[in-house]
Amino acid sequence: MSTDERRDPNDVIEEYEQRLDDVLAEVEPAPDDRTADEPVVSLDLPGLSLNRRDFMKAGAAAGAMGALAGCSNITGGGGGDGGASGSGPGHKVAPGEHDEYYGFWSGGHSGELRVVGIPSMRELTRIPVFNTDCATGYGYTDGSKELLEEGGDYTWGDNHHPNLSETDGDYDGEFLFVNDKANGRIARVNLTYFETDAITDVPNMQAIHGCCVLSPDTKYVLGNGEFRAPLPNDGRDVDNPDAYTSLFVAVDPESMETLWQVKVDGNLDIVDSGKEGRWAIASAYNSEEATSITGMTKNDRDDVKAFDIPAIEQAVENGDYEEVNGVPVVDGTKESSLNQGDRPIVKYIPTPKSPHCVEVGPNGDYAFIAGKLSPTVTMLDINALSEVSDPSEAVAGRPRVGLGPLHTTFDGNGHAYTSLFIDSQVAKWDIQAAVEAETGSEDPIIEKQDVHYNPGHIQALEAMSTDPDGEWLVCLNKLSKDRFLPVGPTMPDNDQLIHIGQGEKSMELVADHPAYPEPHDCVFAHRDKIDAKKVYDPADYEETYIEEADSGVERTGENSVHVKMITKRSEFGLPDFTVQEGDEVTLTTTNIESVQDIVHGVAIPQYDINYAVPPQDTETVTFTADEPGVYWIYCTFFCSALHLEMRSRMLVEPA
Ligand code: K7E
Ligand code: CUA
Repeated sequence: MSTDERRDPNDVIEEYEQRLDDVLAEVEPAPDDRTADEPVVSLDLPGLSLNRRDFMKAGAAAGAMGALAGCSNITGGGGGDGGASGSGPGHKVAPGEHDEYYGFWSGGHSGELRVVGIPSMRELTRIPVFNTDCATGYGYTDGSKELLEEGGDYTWGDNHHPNLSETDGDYDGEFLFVNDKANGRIARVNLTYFETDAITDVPNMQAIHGCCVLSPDTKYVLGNGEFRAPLPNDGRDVDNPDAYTSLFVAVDPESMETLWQVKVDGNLDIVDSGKEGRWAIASAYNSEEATSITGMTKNDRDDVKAFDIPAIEQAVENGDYEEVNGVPVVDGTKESSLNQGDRPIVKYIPTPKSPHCVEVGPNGDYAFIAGKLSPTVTMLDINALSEVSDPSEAVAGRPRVGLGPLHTTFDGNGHAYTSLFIDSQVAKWDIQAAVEAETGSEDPIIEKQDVHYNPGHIQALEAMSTDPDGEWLVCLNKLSKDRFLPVGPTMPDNDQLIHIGQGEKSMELVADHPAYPEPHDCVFAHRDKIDAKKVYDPADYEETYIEEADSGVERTGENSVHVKMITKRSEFGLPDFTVQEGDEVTLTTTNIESVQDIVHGVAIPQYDINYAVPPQDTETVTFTADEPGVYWIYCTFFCSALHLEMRSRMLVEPA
């Protein structure tokens, strides 16, 4: 395209909005797009004055969020000072003091997790999961390479939803599970070592978006397939989107094996579990089963799915499934015979409009489903679900919270907090008042707090447990725009710390925290619930521990050697070692230090090797010494006053 053909970007956006406006104008308020044999549900929304402009704004934001993003709501937040940290209640943690909570942040398409102290918002560490990491050698050492290869052999992932393992509905501090939206995977992070210890590449699924553990005791890790695809995806039906399907999956938290899947109509988005181990509630969009944005936003409602876990288990046990790529796939589509009796395995609940999040409140009474393209949050009465024959009767409330509701969190004092993507606000509202109010009422709203800008997830302390701690919440804003020093066209996200205290009108913005792309969600655990080890226990890993006396070179074959060496302050177990050109070198290193935080690094620059060996850990790398010469090995972690001198040499003799 030549320069003079290039169009003004504003014209492009305007044309796009106009197109969406036209599409949305066609949406009839009545349930017109159900087929005759589907239950017709009246979507009577008294008091819900939803005009076309709301729809248009929401629709445009769904596709072109940047264009509209929160420009109208940049008046200073209640109590915030407009930018700098620390104007509100003390969130600063004095030098040398510890935070009270761990925050675990998903890193989005960076593939990593980040650990942040709350309330200081200080970043404590990063945990590579689906990415490789040259600071630690994750993805470079033999063990971590194997983990990534067996976990699908991709070089990146897109983690959205971190979940802490639970016992009796409370965080037990053992594991964190996180999805990979990009490649349909679920990973497990060991929270005693803060390291990834398992990755499952789930068969039959192209994207796993929603992810949660089955409360109260982490019986399963549950995942939602967002992208519909042929099943199996082996070349059949490529041009027949009607035959595509979306899957819900259960993974065993111990073996990390895929146990079963359920196929459904429409596509799935976010999932959360009830607190009693029976229901998992999944939001959904694209009931149209379209493949373009215009088609996906046509319907007035989409079907939220309530998965009846014991009923699904029963179907699997009865052999009512088709096995696809080794996984039992149960049919949970509307037409399925398993959905016709008095105990359907999946209940379909029509909900306005392309609803995004599902979060189950702390006592397990309600699932809160944010409307995204509808300005409402739908409250689903989970206990009623098993009793009503028409699941739409289980809707207990539907307050109008504002434009672009995406996610909801809880303080344990009867309040819900919903992020409003389009309004760039957080709405605090009263849960009981919303049950009592009419559908579409704004009466339950207690206050709104401006955030900067366009929030996605929002999390309060321990909000996903049965006993939230309240006090603080973090709002994860997609855009920071003018909040930080400009760093070129791409600005950081902005995770904002909000004090929510105990009172009614109590929200106060106290800190901005820039974040590298792109956190989606986070979860917080009190520090007493996490028991991090200070050094490795060799019994916890498979590598053979190298004693100081074991350092040496052992020829294992005509063209292979095993080099063993320890590390300690401030030397490697071998000042030098010799191999032959063409040798396959297996280098095993144990850090014999027993003091926390004394880590040594092993870098062999020309051989593209660098990895960390934490105290009492053992790591191996394997490579071919194909270039003769002298190669300095140096320690990459500053470990002592003589760190610079901590060196060794690899001598590669010409063949
Ligand atoms: Cu809303 Cu992937 Cu949870 Cu992003 S998701 S915001
Ligand atoms: Cu060991 Cu620096």
